[in-house]
Amino acid sequence: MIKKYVSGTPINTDAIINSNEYNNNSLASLSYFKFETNGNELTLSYSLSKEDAVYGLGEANRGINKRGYRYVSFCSDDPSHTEEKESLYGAHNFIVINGSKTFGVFIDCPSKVEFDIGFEKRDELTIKCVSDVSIYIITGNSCLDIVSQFRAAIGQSYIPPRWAFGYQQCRWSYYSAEEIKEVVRRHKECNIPLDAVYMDIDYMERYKDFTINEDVFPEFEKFVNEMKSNNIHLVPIIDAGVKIEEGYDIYEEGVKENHFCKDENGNDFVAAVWPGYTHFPDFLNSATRKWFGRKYKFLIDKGIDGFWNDMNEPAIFHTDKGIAKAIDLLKEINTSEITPYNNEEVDKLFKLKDALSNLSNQKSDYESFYHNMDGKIYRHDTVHNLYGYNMTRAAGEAFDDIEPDKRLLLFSRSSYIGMHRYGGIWTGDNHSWWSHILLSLKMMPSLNMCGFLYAGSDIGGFGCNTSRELLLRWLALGIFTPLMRNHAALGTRKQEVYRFEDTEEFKNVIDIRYSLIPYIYSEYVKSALNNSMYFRPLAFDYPEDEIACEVEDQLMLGEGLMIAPVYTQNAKRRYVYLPEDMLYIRFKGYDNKEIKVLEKGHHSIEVDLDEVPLFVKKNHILLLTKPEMSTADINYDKFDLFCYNPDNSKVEYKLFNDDGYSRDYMNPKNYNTIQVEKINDNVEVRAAVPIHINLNIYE
Ligand code: MIG
Repeated sequence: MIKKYVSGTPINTDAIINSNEYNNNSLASLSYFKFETNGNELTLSYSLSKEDAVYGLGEANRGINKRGYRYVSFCSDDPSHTEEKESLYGAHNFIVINGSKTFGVFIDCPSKVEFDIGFEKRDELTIKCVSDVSIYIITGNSCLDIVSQFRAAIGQSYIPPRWAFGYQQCRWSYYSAEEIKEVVRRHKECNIPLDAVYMDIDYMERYKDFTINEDVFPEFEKFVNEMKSNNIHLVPIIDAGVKIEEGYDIYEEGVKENHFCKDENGNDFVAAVWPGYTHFPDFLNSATRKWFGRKYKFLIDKGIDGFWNDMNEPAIFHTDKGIAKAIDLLKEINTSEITPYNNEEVDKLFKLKDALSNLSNQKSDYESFYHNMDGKIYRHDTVHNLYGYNMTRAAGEAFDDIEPDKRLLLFSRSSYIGMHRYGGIWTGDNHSWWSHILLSLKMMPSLNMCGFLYAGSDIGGFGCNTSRELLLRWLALGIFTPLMRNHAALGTRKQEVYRFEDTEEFKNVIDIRYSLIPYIYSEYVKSALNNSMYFRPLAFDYPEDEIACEVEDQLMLGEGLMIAPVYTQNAKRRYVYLPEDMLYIRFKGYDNKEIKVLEKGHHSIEVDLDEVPLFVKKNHILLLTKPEMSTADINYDKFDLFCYNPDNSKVEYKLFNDDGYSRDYMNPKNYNTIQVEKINDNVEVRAAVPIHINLNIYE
């Protein structure tokens, strides 16, 4: 059951669909939390009992169980995800408390929200936000039940085209069509499957959205289609800020039609980002969303069918105000008085240095521009967390119009719950650190709780130099995340897989992804259609198992799998906990698997660099197909079926085998039902639509 509590006059975020259909209860009737208001600040508090665990918060730092730290929802462009950070790019204010009582809370509030989950006081959960807020309390009989009720309330998650489940290669930046062709060619030479190559900011003309630098990408449309005929999709980046430049149509139209955020004086707000000085489209305004969304058509008309939206927290490098403050500090310094005997002058230097290094993403800048949300004016900081969401919504809504019959790939850096209906996310600028493999694993189930199913991290790590071993291990996790994209920053070691010795090992791992695609895609579509979680913490599936409840480095995937990636350097093995007997597949390649039943309990398993361990639950069907060079080539008529079926029960699997791009996912023609049953000592397999199945049953 979901109950809505309202205090003051909250801003409508459209996170919950049909939010008007809930009764508005007053905070006074809120039984789960104590509350206190102080001016326009609201504090909710809840006493945690010893056994309580707290899950959720989507894209956030630290554990799957969030207890023990503080998290602040304020979408932040912070490229250094170190352990102490409290804010990342998303604001996903949904948590589930599980223990003495089990319930979920969603704080629907577009400004900053602070979650102290047993940090200041180990047994206290406090949530701080503005007092104009809607709070949803969700009760149910388990974490999974609560999550699925919440997911139904926020609406169906985005489903990308099937090619978006292929392996994707990105780098900031590929500077020309020739360079991209080379990337594709080198993958092919090494027989490494690939479905997409990304275009980072340098494909544009002076970083202007919806332009193409023709010098290095001549005859763009021809190039896009040439790539497509090789089953390679090109995915350009779109940045939030629009360059101020006379003669640039988008800038001029935006000014004329009043589409940009305003400063205190009612002028178009100016901030510097990649293009230099820019204006920010007011995505919170429906007319602006319509206008900006339509602009994607420029690229769609050239054959583009996927986009990633970046810098939409929005990121601000600096404003003139920030610069002016720094210059004032500079003026105070009397250089002739900087001597070893004058600490006062040196202090001024330090102040200047701080002012310069803190120019970006300043609180004061976020407090100095305004949105017109269909007639109502809001200062940016009060609606900050809706910005990236609405940029992506602008695109998503436009795509419904531009391509009514086709799914496009779309994901964003910044997000708020509600955006999950329009696109996915990537988890932003991680580093080539072992700890970030694990961090990305931990984010996945939390993101799924909040509706974000299409998600993944920059495989291999974005910042700093990757190593061969790190990349291989990261890929071995990445083959399970719906978005599987290798991405690295400008200036770092090149990390396309063909750059390393013995590419066979990389091929092995990526091939496993392609063997799994029909299965992964089916599980994904089911999670979206049924409001279920594609990735789950073990705690959700085995709430009675104390050991399972503490596992933070394995995940349940779809109906019947468990994964346990390696995330430490020089490891030849890893420890795995099995909450029940499972079929263990030591995957060395499509034709090279060791398979056996492993008993419930503790195991140390060997995992070579080119292998992937996979665990299949009892009475569950896993289907694998022969790997191909592209998702487009995957054969849906022939599968290897694996099932651990010790009690000979009748088992069934629903395989989604739609065309992979049209929008009618619900059509029953789009899935095949496969059944396995033992009749008179013979295991029989039936498929509603006949296909060739190679049976592997373990008893
Ligand atoms: O300030 O477009 O997170 O994926 O490669 C950096 C360049 C801007 C940040 C994104 C990253 C992308 C990079 N962008």
